[in-house]
Amino acid sequence: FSPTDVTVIFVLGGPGAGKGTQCARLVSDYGFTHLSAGDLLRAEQDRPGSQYGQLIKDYIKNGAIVPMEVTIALLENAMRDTLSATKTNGKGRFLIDGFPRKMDQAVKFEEVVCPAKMVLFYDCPEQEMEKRLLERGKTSGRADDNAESIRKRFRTFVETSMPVVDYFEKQGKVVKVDSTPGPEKVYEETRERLRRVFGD
Ligand code: UP5
Ligand code: MG
Repeated sequence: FSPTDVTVIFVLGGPGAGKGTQCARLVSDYGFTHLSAGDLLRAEQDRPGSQYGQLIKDYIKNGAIVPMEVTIALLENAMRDTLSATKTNGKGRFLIDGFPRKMDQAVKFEEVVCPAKMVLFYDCPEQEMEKRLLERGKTSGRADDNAESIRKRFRTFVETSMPVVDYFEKQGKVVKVDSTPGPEKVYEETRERLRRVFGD
């Protein structure tokens, strides 16, 4: 993928920080294509005949990071599909949500796919994220929206994923938004910050 054709924004933040919620809004206002690594993994897990189904299931339940080859291949395929399907002359703007969340993924993706233009980081206290996830768990059917998996997800986030945010921070690519307030307020702040990068 050539960076002249493809713009990538990584959307990071802890479990339940509101990445998916904010991405959905950005899609309607900016025409981004939203690719959630977690959603792609869950779809692959459920795809009949997938050789990775059981592996993905085990990793997700334990809040662990699926080996990067699997996730990067899913993202690359989804990007390729988007670029060939839309009438955009092979150009596209992607919000990559929930990825990269481990250093090896960050380095590999930028090497083989494309460097990110910026990183949108949603910052939220654990207590608030836990409340949201437990509430969602009542109806989401997600195998990892339970107290035990949530605890493991938080641990992975702090130990494995925050170093990725720090890595991009050192490159001056991180735009940090406090996602503790309600979704409306968080979106306002997001737009304000993006305006400085993309104009209006
Ligand atoms: N909500 C959202 N915003 C709110 C707000 N401002 N105020 C109040 N409530 C708010 O939101 C979560 C819940 O909170 C919803 O009910 C929402 O209404 C409410 P959501 O927008 O879904 O938050 P998000 O940050 O997207 O939370 P999600 O649960 O998706 O985060 P995770 O990062 O944990 O999940 P993901 O799907 O990205 O990954 C799941 C697992 O997949 C990982 O744990 C890992 O095992 C695996 N994975 C990999 O292995 N590799 C990858 O690269 C990616 C994932
Ligand atoms: Mg999500």
